Amino acid sequence: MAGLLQALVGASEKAGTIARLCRAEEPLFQLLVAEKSGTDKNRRFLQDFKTLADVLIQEVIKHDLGKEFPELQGHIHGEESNEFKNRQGDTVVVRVCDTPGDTAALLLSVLEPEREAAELLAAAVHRDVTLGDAELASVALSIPPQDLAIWIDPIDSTNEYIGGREDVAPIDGITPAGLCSALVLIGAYDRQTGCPVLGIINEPFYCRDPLTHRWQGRYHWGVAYGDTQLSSLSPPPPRPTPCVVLSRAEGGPVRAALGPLCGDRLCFAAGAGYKMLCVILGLADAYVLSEGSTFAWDACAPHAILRALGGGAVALAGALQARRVGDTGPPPELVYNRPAEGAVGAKRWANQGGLVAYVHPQHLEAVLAALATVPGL
Ligand code: 2IP
Ligand code: CA
Ligand code: CA
Repeated sequence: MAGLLQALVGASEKAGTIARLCRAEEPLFQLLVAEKSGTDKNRRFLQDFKTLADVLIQEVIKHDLGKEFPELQGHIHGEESNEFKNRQGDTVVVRVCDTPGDTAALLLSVLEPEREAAELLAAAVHRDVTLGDAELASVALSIPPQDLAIWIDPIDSTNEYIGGREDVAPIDGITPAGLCSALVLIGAYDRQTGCPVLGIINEPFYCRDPLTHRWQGRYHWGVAYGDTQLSSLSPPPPRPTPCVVLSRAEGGPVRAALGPLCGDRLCFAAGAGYKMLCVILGLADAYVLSEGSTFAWDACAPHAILRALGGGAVALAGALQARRVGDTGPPPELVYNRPAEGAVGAKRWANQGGLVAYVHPQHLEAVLAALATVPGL
């Protein structure tokens, strides 16, 4: 049996394949983009189809991992609920069945009358993935699966996934929006401590094959467990003048405080996962978010890779508070096993108070020092 890391990468590859399939196959693509016309009821159904892609990908990952590692069953969580309302208003529980035929029949109960779409999806769900990755195959870890739990974001940056823009030009290596910011994120954390341990970021739309014109993906992984720090990537070199990447929704005071630190070169990009990936790849030195608009499933996988590279993701409000009271210890990192008190629904798993993702501690320090003066943070 392959190890857990290899299984997580395999699951992310299958997820990436399904994400590509929904855009590549005409019957599925039509459902994905057909939203603009039609009745309200139809619009709602098409809106739901997008959620179906998300839900299905999450269920596939859950199914494949749970089958290979029974110890993980009941500990694999994700952004989506697997309950789905079909056009008749009935609730359908989306899951992977024993055979492609049964899965297709279940999907058809949601997608009726789109039989071809249901069959295409079911075939992809049941297809085995083989990884031709010698480096990954040679990694041997002894992390007991019964100590871990999983967070999945089946598609991060859904809006960009649906919008599907392919022609967004990168600025200094960072693509501000478009299909390439749609990512599959799978992170494993320690059930007891809530610390991220293993992370996979899969980029299903990394580039187009020049010959076939088909999308090609790539993936990155990282392990931070005890003394083990391993990654498919090497830590990027620090830039003398840091580059900070932000959400376009980030407010004026934060932009103003960080501007001078970056020589007034702030970068903007869509997708929480993509912004963390920019830090991992060294395209940016930090990602700052001042609000609780990301969730455990957005941050867990990239956070594990950042830790594997010697960095991390700190809870911004907590880190600033610790500074204010003169605490000189390491700032608090995000944890993944603790729901926010008093919150309901997805909010329970919001990274409240924002975050800073970084690789080099000097950049974290510089960012926190700059933000310490922002009123209200
Ligand atoms: C979203 C997505 C958004 C991001 C938001 C996430 O996840 O990554 O792009 O906002 O924080 O929760 P922004 O792009 O402003 O950073 P999803 O697409 O999975 O809902
Ligand atoms: Ca997300
Ligand atoms: Ca998502």
